[in-house]
Amino acid sequence: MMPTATLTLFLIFLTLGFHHVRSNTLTPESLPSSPPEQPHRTAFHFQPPQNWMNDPNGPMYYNGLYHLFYQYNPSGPLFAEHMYWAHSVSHDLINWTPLDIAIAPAEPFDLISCWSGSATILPGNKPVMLYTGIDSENRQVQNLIEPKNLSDPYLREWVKYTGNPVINLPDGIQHDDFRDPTTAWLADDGKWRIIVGSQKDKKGIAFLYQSEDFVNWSMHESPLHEVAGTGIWECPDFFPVWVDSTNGVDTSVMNSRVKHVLKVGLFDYQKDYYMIGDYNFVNENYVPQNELTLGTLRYDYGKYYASKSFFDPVKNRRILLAWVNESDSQADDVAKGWSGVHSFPRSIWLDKKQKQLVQWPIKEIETLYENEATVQNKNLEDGSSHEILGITAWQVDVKLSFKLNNLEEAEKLDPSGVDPQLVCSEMDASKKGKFGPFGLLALASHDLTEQTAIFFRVFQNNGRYIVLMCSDQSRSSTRNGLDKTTYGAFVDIDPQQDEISLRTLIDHSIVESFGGGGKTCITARVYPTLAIKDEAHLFAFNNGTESVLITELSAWSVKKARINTEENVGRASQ
Ligand code: DQQ
Repeated sequence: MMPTATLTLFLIFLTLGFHHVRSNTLTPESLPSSPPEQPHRTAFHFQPPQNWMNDPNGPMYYNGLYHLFYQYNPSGPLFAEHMYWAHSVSHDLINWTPLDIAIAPAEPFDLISCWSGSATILPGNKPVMLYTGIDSENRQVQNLIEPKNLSDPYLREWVKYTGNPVINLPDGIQHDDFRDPTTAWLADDGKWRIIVGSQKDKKGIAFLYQSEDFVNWSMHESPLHEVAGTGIWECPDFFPVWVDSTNGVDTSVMNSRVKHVLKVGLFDYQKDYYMIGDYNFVNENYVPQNELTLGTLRYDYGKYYASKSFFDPVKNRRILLAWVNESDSQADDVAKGWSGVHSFPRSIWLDKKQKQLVQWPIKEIETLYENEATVQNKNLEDGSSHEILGITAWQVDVKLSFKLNNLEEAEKLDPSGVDPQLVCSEMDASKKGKFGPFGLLALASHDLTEQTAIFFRVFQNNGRYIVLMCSDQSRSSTRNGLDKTTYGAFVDIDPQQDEISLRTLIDHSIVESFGGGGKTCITARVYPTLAIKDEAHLFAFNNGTESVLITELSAWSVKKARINTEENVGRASQ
């Protein structure tokens, strides 16, 4: 419940509205049409028809539709000085209709660029956005916008508050070190809170701001959190998770049944790290149970950045989206005419042990399923593989589980101080071990010249088992000049108790893998030249000396989704 004083302020605020400044708009007609079919454009991952895209901005559910805004350069396939917020809507988070550009650089407070930000649904079901403007003096400031017409189901037009910026660059902070306001949360004292990412002398900072009316913001005396040596924090996200349920929690919920996640993007590393902790709004104290260090928890141990989550009230879940950059060169992007995709939407919740988050592709993917292939109780001996037939291997969702016997035979590895990514690249998919490598060969050519290997190795150390998950891109393409870094991370499961599960979404040039039921996620971008269309194959494989049993395997061809197509432009205007 909102205290009366706050409610009154809100009513005044809602009645008066903001002083409006019109944004520049591009019409759907001026959005470029789809380029000719290219093998590396995706079929069910979000991307615009062409040009550069990066961070998801202001995702939200409002009156029957999901809205997704994103960083967009309407003029070309590379990041640009002037960035815009493009806008799409969806009924199911799968098929998306493109709308006009929502925010364009135009006013003194965002003349140079409109950078990332977040949505908040105010009481009375009124969405607003805070975003970073780069102003005419090249300073990063925080601005407020609202929909022009709340009865437009698409919320096509957005207007800028004339009193912008609502938050100025703090004293002592460099002009380009202050950005990416979060979704706001409201505490029982009637004050909204947001954090904004920053740094000072390489100390990453989440500045905390409070407001009673969403217009006047004041900085709290101490940041919500800060960690020396981590560089600027981009796109912070701060949200509660239930300690005892996989459901999502709305952002303002604070009680003893929740813990709070603080996620920050480390610009210097282009990776999203998170902490889980306890938050007390009375003294604005956030105490993470795991401090941020480079070896700690990440949403995804591959290519996955600038993520943002939102609460979906319809399905009572928290959804996570992220930008997945290209692994090819800028010259390649110019030739393709586009760059960047978004990860497939994931549900996110706290694991039972309360030490990490779990992520899983949203169930709506099933609406795209076509034919299914299944395998049960298939033993894979040393050096064997099993081709998964009857599906389209370059557009597929595949799940499988491995059971291991004779675990006492596992090789030894002391994981302390070990960099799992390094182990994965030194012991790539071609290096025989005892338990492992076993897993999937995705986007493989028939002779395996090209393959992206997602695999496990199991080790033992002092009576404990250690599961390593790797995504090896070293043979993903015959092309040179690509970033083929191998990724890796440990999976917190006990193979004595649990089977080792892997789920992988394969979509032309993106391979998103979920190990241990979503405890460890690795996303890769790959550009096969041979393993495309019908020439792409999918195998389960075992290259370890110990045999492994596939207890269950299911794979589904995934149909092309209608994402920002011309067909959907028409639908929006009906
Ligand atoms: N991308 C935006 C910034 C943000 C960065 C600019 C993260 O607001 O910090 O496009 O990728």
